[in-house]
Amino acid sequence: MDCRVFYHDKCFDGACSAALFTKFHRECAGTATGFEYRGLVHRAGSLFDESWWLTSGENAIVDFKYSASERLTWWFDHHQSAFASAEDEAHFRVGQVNADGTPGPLAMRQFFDPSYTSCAGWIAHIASTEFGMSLSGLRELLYWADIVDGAKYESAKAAVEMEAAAMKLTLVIESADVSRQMIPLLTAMPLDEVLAQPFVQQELGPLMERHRQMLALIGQRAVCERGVIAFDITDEPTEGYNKFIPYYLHPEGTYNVGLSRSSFRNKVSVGTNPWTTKSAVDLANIAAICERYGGGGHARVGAISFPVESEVDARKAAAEIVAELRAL
Ligand SMILES: [Mn+2]
Repeated sequence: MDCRVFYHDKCFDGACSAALFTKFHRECAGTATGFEYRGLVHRAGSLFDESWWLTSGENAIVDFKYSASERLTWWFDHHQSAFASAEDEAHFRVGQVNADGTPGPLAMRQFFDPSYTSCAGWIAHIASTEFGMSLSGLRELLYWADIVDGAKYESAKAAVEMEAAAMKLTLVIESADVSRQMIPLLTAMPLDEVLAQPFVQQELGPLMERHRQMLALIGQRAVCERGVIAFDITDEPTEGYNKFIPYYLHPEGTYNVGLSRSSFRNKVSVGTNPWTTKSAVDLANIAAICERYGGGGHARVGAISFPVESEVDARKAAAEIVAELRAL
């Protein structure tokens, strides 16, 4: 029987999580003959469709929100906003602990810890400590999943100029439809070799060129006032841009609020400068701000999606968030 793996699409950690989960499932569960991958993206409205689940076999979600469907077998996540509703969270807890305090029926199938920097790191932790899986050969992958998902780059220059293989892979994963093809390779070879694959190289050239254009466009639009960098590029639809560009251009900014538009949504991206000298206690909780507008994310980075036709609402939300952060 097959295992269908739903993972956070357009995300380096999402792809690494799907790869690690597959290795974990092969070595520690062994109940699947094949694996299928389905990328999920955050969007306005319902996230899951009942028809997506495999009706015979197993279903897994990694690095993405919980689903209260009875079809969900495995779940690993580390997002602060992992539950779309209080009902979903209650449903998860029922599977974790029985009324008498003993481990629930899904305690060894569904795992959640928002303190983990990457979901890949969380899967590796559970696989190695609870199931005895060896992490040998996975160090590079786990190191970069933490760097990329935790935005722990040494500098804005490293993040924007992208010398490391993992940085270029992140660019390709976030922009092109390659993760499904890349997932089986991520646990099988060094990242340099994944990058050298013709299907990856084919995407990389044009993306690097577009990256340079986005750098120029955001450079023209971004304004930094009272520690908040704000820009609106909705008139130049894009499927994404390097989120460190604002801090590369304005190192003095503490937060950035970007308004962009893609083929399927308007997006308000809210971030905290990873190289800020401010102490953590003085920083705003970005996930909490985004949740108020129906979005979510992590303490330092979050986003809100609006339907394509709701540009006015997206612009209003962005302006309010800019004002709120500038008033801090
Ligand atoms: Mn993640």
